[in-house]
Amino acid sequence: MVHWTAEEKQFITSLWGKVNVPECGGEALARLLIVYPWTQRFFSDFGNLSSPTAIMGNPKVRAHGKKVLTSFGDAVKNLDNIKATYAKLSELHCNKLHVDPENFRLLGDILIIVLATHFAKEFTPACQAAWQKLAGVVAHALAHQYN
Ligand code: HEG
Repeated sequence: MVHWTAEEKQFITSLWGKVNVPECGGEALARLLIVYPWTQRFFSDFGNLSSPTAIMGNPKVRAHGKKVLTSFGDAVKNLDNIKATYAKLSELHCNKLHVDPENFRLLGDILIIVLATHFAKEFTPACQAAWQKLAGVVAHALAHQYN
């Protein structure tokens, strides 16, 4: 099981309490689709993804990004039980959607960039490290059905 220090938990929960989930979630998913265009294949029914501007302004991307980051919040609330928290989602992403687990890591890295941009002052190296660890644990848990 993953061990979290009290300091790591503090960095994660205190920043999370200030995150605007719809805004940051939408931004993170939009940036994933822009920076790694092959990820667009999973969202072929989302309408116009033809340019960065179109992706950034696409309401379906925003809505799905909100859904994804809301779900990320379940990890924040269940830090000591992340694998079980994502058991069903892992099943969905691996066995039904066939999302390459590398994409979970890419989204995690982008989320960290988004958070660092929105919370520049608080995003100290120790805070970054705690969030990097969380992103890794989430990616691992989501990929669990592949392992
Ligand atoms: Mg996934 C659906 C969470 C990464 C592609 N994703 C969902 C749903 C949640 C979720 C909560 C809705 C499940 C449901 O309807 O029951 N996704 C989630 C998390 C993360 C993640 C927490 C990583 C942190 N997803 C992810 C990535 C891709 C992807 C990287 C593809 C590049 N997700 C995906 C697709 C769907 C979901 C295609 C179905 C979308 C739909 O048709 O509504």
